[in-house]
Amino acid sequence: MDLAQLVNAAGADIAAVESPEQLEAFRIKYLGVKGLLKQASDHIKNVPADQRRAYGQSLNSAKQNITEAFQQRKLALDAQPAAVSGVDVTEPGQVRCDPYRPGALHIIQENIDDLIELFARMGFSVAEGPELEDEFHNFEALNVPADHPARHPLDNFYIDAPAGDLPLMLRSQTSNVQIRVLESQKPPVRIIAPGRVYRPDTVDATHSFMFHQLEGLYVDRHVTLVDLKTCIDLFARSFFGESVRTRFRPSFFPFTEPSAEFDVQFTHSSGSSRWVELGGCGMVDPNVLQAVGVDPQVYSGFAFGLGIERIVMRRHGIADIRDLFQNDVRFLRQFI
Ligand code: FA5
Repeated sequence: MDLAQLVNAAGADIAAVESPEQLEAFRIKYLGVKGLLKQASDHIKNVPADQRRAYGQSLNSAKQNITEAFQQRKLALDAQPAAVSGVDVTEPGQVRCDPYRPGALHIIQENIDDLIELFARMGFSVAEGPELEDEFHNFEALNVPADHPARHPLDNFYIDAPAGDLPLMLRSQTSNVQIRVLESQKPPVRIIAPGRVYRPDTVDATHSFMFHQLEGLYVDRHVTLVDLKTCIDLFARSFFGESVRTRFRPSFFPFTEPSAEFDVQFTHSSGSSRWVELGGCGMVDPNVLQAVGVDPQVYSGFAFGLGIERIVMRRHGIADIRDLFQNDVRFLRQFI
């Protein structure tokens, strides 16, 4: 057996070794119990006696040479970071995730901001009232008597209050802010109050148990129904576009007289049109002004309340109110 050739072949093989598996195959091939060096060692008995000494020396140096090459390669491989379950951790990094997405306001809040800006142009400032409210501000002062069906426990979220205190509830309308503002501020008053309200309504495509309303209140000398209609009309055209029309239908609310519901007419590109109810409104009932110490002989006012989800759904073509609250970012991202 040509030992020089064996050493050369081992040199070429070890240079090609790149993994622990290949190194083990090398070890078995050259250094294993049935490996090539063992075969070369067994061959010594066939070597003529006068050459055995030289052959033995060559064999020893071949063994040493191949063993050293094996050990060096092993050290080098051990020093490399291991590949974890098929992942080459030495590979340069790559950006594989979504590009950075900054946070954004919820579509309801975006529309509230639009409404605040729109009504600010008509001179309205923003007022707030509590969501946990007492019956006086949610009903009593708004001229809703104790036996009125709107106060039924099944139609409201009442909260246990300490004995002797006025019953507490999650407000069912933002009209409580009318009272809160008129208690602390003398006319002229011109405010809007966006906020959450709560009703145990059965949830469907257009009803939720929590939704948002936008209350409007304007109290001053000589405020008339014409001011109310102008305000609602201006709002509808600025919010939905110049082409929409509004209409008022007589209605009833205990805190306004006369009262109306207002609808907006949307015309589809096909030419068909549809009236959609957006909210309630009316002239502030003199009883309400009296309850907060404002003289109805001197002052008059109008108020309105609209459902924010309903107008957002109209504006953006959303068919189901529940989509607004499920927080599915794939839905919400459409409006960023
Ligand atoms: C009121 O709540 C009155 N406070 C409005 C008002 C204010 C009248 C000032 C006069 C003067 P109403 O119950 O109709 O009215 O509710 C007003 C709007 O809230 C409705 O037109 C509708 O758009 C919305 N709304 C009512 N119930 C729900 C619900 N369960 N889910 C979503 N929106 C609702």
